[in-house]
Amino acid sequence: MSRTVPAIVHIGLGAFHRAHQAVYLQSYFDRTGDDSWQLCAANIRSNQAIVDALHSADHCYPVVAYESEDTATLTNVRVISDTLFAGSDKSVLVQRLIDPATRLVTLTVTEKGYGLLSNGEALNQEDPAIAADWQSLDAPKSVPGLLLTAIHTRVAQGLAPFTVLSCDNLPHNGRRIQTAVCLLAQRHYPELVDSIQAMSFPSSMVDRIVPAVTDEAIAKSVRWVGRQDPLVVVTEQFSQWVVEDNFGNGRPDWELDGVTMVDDVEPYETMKLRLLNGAHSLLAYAGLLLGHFTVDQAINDPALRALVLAYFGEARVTVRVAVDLDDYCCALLKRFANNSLHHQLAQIAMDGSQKVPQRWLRGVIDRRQQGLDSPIAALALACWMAHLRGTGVEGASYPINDPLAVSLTQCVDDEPSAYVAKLMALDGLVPLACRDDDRFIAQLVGSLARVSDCATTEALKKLFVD
Ligand code: CS2
Repeated sequence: MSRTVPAIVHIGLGAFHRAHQAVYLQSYFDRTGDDSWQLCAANIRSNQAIVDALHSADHCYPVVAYESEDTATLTNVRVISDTLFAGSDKSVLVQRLIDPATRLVTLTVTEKGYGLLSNGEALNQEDPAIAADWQSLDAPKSVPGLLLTAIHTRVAQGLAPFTVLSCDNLPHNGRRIQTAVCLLAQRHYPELVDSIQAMSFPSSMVDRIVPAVTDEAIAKSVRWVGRQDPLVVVTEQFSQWVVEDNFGNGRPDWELDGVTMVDDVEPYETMKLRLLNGAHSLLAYAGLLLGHFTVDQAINDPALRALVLAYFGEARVTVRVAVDLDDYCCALLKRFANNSLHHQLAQIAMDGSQKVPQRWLRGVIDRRQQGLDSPIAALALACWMAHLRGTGVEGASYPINDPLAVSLTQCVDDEPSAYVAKLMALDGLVPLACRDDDRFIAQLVGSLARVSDCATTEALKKLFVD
């Protein structure tokens, strides 16, 4: 493939991006031969190793998609034409963003990368990158800061705006990143707010289970790749991308490659966040408490399976989408049981403070509006709170990996109602409508007391099936 300046700049070069958006783009390229939509992919905080390794491999890598141990497909991805590590010095990335060739910026920067409180309405000033960019944009550090700096220069140079396509597991993800950029602009360049509001920030729902790559996964993939390749990404065969069709500066016609273009992503986002991701987080916290390590182990535990089924029953009444939810939930159970992936519960358990609100709590609010309690969501939240104590029911310990780890662990209290009260008082974590829901709070305190009283895994399992 020729090495023209890529039209797409991607921020967040992790395994997920390599197994999802890059694979759709490879399919687009294979079908059309059009190399104008190549990718420049950057990391801005961590994982310089993948940037360097891809560089040495001319940016080619294999993706192995497992249906089962004995059934997998191989895709060789070649659409990344450049990679960057913009660690302490991000100017090289800013140069890419202001290059006239850049038409589309895509993001997989995880929930915390948006730099917003969980209500999506205010910047999280406790995020060091946001706090620094709030003071000065001379050397932008956060994603909103980088985008704003580039937009400022592009406007000054009279360049066409790029589109910013969000690919993270957040509701209204496009609107969220637009809000974050606008909030920062109000501080530094208020005159730009109208232009930013007029730019395209489409939302998208992304779905593919992509575990972190391990040495074991690399070794196992030799059977499919034909060689030991440390750049391999392993994933499942299922893949879905639903994208809001709102691109101000063109896009690949990737609907022919399996991307679903829609006017409104929200119903799909809600379905995926509440059913798939909600069940994932439930399996992660409840599963770790029980001493499980992987998603397939957890879903094969009858108590956890029953809990997930009860959770589906509760959450699905908050999902309104033209999809058969029986089929969808059935397919999720099968996807979770895929034992070729070794998807670590600890990976899903990370960053709970950024995930729990949209996965569980928005559903609780929705159910309350329908006059319904949410006992399973209360139990799920209780499992997260028990998880934050850092030990499983029978004593196994694990680290708490969360940007709010310090504040969260300060809330931990042996007394359930005190613990719940402290958690509810944390700024911007639990939506107001949940905090004000006395019945939910009472159920949460009760669930936390019951979970905390379980001294054995058998007792906890019993609680999950009762
Ligand atoms: C997972 C997701 O780590 C997590 O929180 O729930 O990464 C999940 O695997 C993907 O959203 C699946 O599309």
